[in-house]
Amino acid sequence: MVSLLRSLMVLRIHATHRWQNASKYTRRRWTFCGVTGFLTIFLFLYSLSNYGQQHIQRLKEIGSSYRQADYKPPVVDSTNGDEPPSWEKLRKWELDLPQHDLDLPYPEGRTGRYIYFRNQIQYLGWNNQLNEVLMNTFLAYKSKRTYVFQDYHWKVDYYPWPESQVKDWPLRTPANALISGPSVGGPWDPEDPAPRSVSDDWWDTVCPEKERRIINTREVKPAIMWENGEVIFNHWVKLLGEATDRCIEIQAADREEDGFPQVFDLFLWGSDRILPLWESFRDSPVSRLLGTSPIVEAAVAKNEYLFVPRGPRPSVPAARNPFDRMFAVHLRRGDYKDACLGFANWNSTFYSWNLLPFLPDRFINPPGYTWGTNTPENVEFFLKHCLPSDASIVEQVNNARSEYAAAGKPGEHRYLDVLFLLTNDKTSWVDGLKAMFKKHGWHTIVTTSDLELDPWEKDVGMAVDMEIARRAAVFLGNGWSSFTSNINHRRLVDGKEPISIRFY
Ligand SMILES: Nc1nc2c(ncn2[C@@H]2O[C@H](COP(=O)(O)OP(=O)(O)O)[C@@H](O)[C@H]2O)c(=O)[nH]1
Ligand SMILES: *[C@@H]1O[C@H](CO)[C@@H](O)[C@H](O)[C@H]1NC(C)=O
Ligand SMILES: [Mg+2]
Repeated sequence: MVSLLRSLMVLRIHATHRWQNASKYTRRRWTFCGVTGFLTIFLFLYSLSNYGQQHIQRLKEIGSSYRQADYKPPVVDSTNGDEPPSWEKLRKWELDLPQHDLDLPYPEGRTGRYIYFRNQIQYLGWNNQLNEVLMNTFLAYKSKRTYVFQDYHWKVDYYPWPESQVKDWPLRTPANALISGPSVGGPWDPEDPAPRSVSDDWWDTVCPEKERRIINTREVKPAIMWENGEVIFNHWVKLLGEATDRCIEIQAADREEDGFPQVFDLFLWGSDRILPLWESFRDSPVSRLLGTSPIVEAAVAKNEYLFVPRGPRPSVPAARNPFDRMFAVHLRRGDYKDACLGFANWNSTFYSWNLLPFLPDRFINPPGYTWGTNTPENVEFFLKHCLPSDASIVEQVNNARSEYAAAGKPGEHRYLDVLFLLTNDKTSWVDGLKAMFKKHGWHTIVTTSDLELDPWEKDVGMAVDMEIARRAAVFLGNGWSSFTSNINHRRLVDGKEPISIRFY
């Protein structure tokens, strides 16, 4: 019950967050419709009047005199080409995937079995979607159905460009720009007969509306709402696997009924109920074959020279590969200034894979919490781990570096002298931190804003930072963050040691 109430509270925080975001967009749309409608009616009536007719005639004359004069169009490239990309070529590539072919034999083509999660989370952080994309793919795989992938739809606050530069709403990025692998249409293992994922555009062709069986989450979730992840997963596998319908679409229950109507929802990701799924998920082809997208790979390669060590020659043999000498630190700031207070006041645990009990820095929720609020000492304790001070960050990095070095085999030199500070902070705060690290003997320090990214790379900038942190020898992250958690997922699938995965 306590955990239920606690979860309800977490829901409220997240729901409010989401709702503010959604209503901002909705409000803009209604304002636009209202103003446009009013103007149209007004101009129509006006154009019928005598006065209006004269005015229109005058406008026509002005127009023709403009054409005659030496008229120059306004300068449009004032953004120096830094504009959101349209992803035209990648979209065409996705449309043309070879599995988008009705004539392919079973289990693909017109006789194949499909599952479309229309209830998948959108308009939230990329990583809140990513963990669900992967788990839904795993569910589709186990149910012997084709997974249908979708664009990522941005939460407006996280979009890398100001709203004034946006030409095309809603804000979205193709899935294949962000990741590669079976979740976005890539091949499975060579001997694996599983059907390749298709895009939601192709879903409309291969599963026309009249052939779809709709399952609303309200028909399924209540019975298993607070079960552990494995029970939830197996319940859905049975349902989707045994159903004879070729095309199944999962639809979301109303928000009043279920604040997060996903198959694997935020309540699950934000609790240790997710952990029983860890081993099977880690070893699944969905995790093993998850890849970095070509655009992200290219952005990392292009910027790798920044990480080539610049300090004095090490006194011990040190790796040639800069990533093997790198300590990456996720500095989750910006909206976390509020979010961390929320975590404290709702007694939130770490997020998802950050809760794995074999990782060295566990967060034990302190006693003393009461409904929706926490003691001042406890709030301070949460903030210490969620929004650490500069001095504390430097100290923890230096300690973790020593502990990592000490964990090496006899004769093994674990020499780390490259620091990558990845952050969503948009102020100059990180420059001060950089100076502190310099004083502590770090010679090569690179931050998110030092990376040079073209508009395509900028659109997937979070995935670029994640890829660098994935490859780093040691990674220190924020335990409440799904961004940190998904980096850790890949690090563990890569076989990186627990001592290289740290939290504040
Ligand atoms: N480039 C970059 N973006 C970040 C970083 N931290 C947060 N963000 C942005 O903020 C969003 C946070 O949402 P999400 O990915 O769901 O992670 P969470 O909110 O930390 O659980 C990310 O998707 C990015 O857009 C960072 O270190 N680097
Ligand atoms: C706070 O969270 C922890 C971890 O989930 C839990 O064990 C504890 O019971 C919670 N405290 C209260 C008072 O709900
Ligand atoms: Mg998030």
